[in-house]
Amino acid sequence: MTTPRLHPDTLAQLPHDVLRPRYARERLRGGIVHLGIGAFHRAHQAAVTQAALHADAADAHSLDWGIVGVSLRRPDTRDALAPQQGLYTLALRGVRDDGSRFVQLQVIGAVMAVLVAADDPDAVLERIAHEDARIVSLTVTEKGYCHDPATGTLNFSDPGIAHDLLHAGAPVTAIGYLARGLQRRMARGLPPLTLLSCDNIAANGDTLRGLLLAFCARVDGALHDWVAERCGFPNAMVDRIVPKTTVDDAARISAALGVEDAWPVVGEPFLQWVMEDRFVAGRPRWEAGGAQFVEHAHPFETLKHRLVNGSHSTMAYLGMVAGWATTDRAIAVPAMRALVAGMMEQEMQPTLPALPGLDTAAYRRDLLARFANPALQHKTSQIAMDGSQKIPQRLLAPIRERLRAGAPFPRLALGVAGWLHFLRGRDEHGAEYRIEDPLASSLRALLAEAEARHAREADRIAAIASFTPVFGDLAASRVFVETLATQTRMLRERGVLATIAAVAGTQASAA
Ligand code: CS2
Repeated sequence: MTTPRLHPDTLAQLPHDVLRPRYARERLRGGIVHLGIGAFHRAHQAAVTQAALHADAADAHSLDWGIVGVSLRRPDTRDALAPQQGLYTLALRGVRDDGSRFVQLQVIGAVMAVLVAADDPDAVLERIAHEDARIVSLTVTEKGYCHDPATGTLNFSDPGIAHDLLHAGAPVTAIGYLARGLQRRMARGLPPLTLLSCDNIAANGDTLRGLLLAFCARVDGALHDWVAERCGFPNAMVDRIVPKTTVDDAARISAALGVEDAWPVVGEPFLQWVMEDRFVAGRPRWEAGGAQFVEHAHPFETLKHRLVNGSHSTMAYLGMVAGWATTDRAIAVPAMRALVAGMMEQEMQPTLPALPGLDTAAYRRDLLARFANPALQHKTSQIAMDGSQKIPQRLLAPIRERLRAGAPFPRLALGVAGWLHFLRGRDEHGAEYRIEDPLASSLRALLAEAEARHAREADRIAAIASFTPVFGDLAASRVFVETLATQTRMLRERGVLATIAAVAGTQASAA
């Protein structure tokens, strides 16, 4: 007998402890259009939206906040969710204080439809230009903004942006979809929208606004002014670790449900979503699902990009070269744990803006436990992707502040050195891996040229640091170049484990 599929008709068969939608799904309207409906969105915003739908089930207007998900390119999410009428499972996996593991399953129903932009660009533009739409949110990853990560400005030589300036009816980038969708709204006299970036880029709302306005200015001055004056761009910080779902995850979750879910998502129990309350056309009561609304999200964002993501990238690059496949494996190495703990406390924390009421020692302690969560199997290769887009806000931004303060930054520099070491494409055991990065070919050429031209490590690093899209003006800092050169030389000569131990001030043991 074949296992039935997760579907509104099979919800009643699920084990009773599986949480499920309790609102009139068939009456949802598309108040939210979400660009980039990957696992990250489905594990946070959609789940928090469901909590708001539950909390306000008595209010008919709450049903205005259904989500129309958009995949820009790949059809896999749509193809898997269509037979399930948009339903999927969120599995939160954690560890209790006594060390035992738990999993909490919740079927999410907030996604009412999934569109694939590459198959039908017009349908996506029409959704943005639909009278029901009030928020367009985005998780399109750092590279999805087609910007120069060091400066936050739109990269007009990006082929996607160049294409979108010429093709109003069939864009390929998120920026193109937003601009062309808003252009239709303006032409139809519809109200403006809130554009909510949930990606890990610096000042994500402000940055998105700048990028979109730069694009609109080339399309039509009136559109530029309409977007600038009427649309809202709250800054937001989202934090939940969401590993890529594996075939094994789907099988285990389906077995627990007793019905087949082809496209579940897995995440940690922890969730923090902090955003500025600047929604020009209303919003769901996301606070019912734990979201926090603040005047300024910047301090939260800086905290998160540095402590969570900066530590992640450091573990990922050094871990990839050492052959540690997951973050829990990497953080189990005593020297790595000491390195990350020391980096957070001594080199990142002093660079943070004030966050009244936050117990930073507890935050750091909890974070180490989150990294160690063995139930997630969060791959270092997943975090290692797209380093050129991540390193600036995660590691180079705090380094700049350490430089300004005349303070040392050996651990942060080791994180960056780990990235350069990783870019060689081979781990310490000789295994090769692919570098996935939109700037991979430029980076490869840069490294090869630095290697061929310069014998001294500091000269090589000076040449690499002159790559401004990532490093900005940091090549001008002798202290930066020399510190980074010391760490790259040490990695090259002594290997990852001995280097981490030396920088963290611990013994080298891989236990
Ligand atoms: C990670 C993030 O893949 C990565 O680069 O650092 O996706 C991280 O897991 C999330 O930002 C956690 O909130």
